[in-house]
Amino acid sequence: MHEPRTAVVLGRWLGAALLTCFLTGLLSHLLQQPPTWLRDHLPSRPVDGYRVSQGLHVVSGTAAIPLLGAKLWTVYPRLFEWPPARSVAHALERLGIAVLVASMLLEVFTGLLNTLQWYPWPFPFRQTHFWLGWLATGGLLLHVAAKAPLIAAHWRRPRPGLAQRRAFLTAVTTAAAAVTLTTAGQSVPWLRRLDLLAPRRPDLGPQGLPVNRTAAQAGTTTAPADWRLRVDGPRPLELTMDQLLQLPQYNSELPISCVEGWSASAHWSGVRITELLDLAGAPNGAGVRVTSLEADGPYRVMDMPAHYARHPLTLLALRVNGQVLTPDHGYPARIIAPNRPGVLQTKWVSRLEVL
Ligand SMILES: Nc1nc2c(c(=O)[nH]1)N[C@H]1C(S)=C(S)[C@@H](COP(=O)(O)O)O[C@H]1N2
Ligand SMILES: [Mo]
Repeated sequence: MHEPRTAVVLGRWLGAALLTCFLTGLLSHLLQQPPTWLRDHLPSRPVDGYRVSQGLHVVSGTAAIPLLGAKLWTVYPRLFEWPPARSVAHALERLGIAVLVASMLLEVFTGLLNTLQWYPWPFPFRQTHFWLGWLATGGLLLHVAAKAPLIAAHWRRPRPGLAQRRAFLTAVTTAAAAVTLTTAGQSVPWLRRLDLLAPRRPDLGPQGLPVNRTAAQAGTTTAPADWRLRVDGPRPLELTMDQLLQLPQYNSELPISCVEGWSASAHWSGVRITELLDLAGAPNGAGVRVTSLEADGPYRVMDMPAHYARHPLTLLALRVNGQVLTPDHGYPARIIAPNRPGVLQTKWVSRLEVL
């Protein structure tokens, strides 16, 4: 079972999972923090695209864990080969493998802990996860290139096949399928009933959906009694809750899709951002900066490019699932917009600023 054929079969599955994970991860980073040249070209459709892509990211990353374990087990006798280097080329290849294994293990480990909202390390998660992803993918490409002849030689099943190897591969794929099926329900509605191992149940929480950062954690349990929405632009204005409620109210059915892997759809209602921008005299192509009541926190200020802000589904939501927002979901007002990561669905909004 430590033969190249086993490594090739596992490598194909693992490669597919990692490629999916890498591409959806890149997409997530671009949506969350786009480079300037891309900012105005991000898609607002399909409206729950991020739910699918980030769901796939966490599903493929989770499936990669048992596959990676099995792959490492298959090749481990070679990892402890002696002497460590027979030639310069051999030394370089082994160095590449060391980087690949280390970055891959750290990548899935940080990713898994992130889905549990647990950050027991001193470095920033997002940047580390991003650069490790490039490192691991680069290492993987070099590895595949170095092993191409061996991979080609063992691509087809030998005849007769090995019953023992088949049993091992069946066990590994069963394990990968099991962790996938018991966690995917946090983003895939029809797998919800199997959602045994996922850290979140998307239907549990106040008003029928989970909360990431609570109002208590953000220090916004009670909004100031004189709360007003400030809209800064060519014609600045301030609106009380009563005035906001007198503006036309619209409904959106949109998910919160958290980067940590859970998604939950809800019925939102409130005022269209595009109408607020018009009231403030914003030019058509202007984006908007949204600021929260929260005193600090990485998601206190959020920039929204114009085409999201002008999208008819983008709301300053005042109600969710038929009720006034609870403090945990962003009372007095929050942002809800299509095809954006949950971190950008700013809660406890106090100010809009035309950019
Ligand atoms: N002001 C503010 N808004 C925020 C956050 C935050 O920390 N501060 N967290 C975001 C994250 S990470 C997610 S996933 C969503 C979750 O929304 P919910 O708690 O209403 O489900 O809110 C977002 N809005
Ligand atoms: Mo999130």
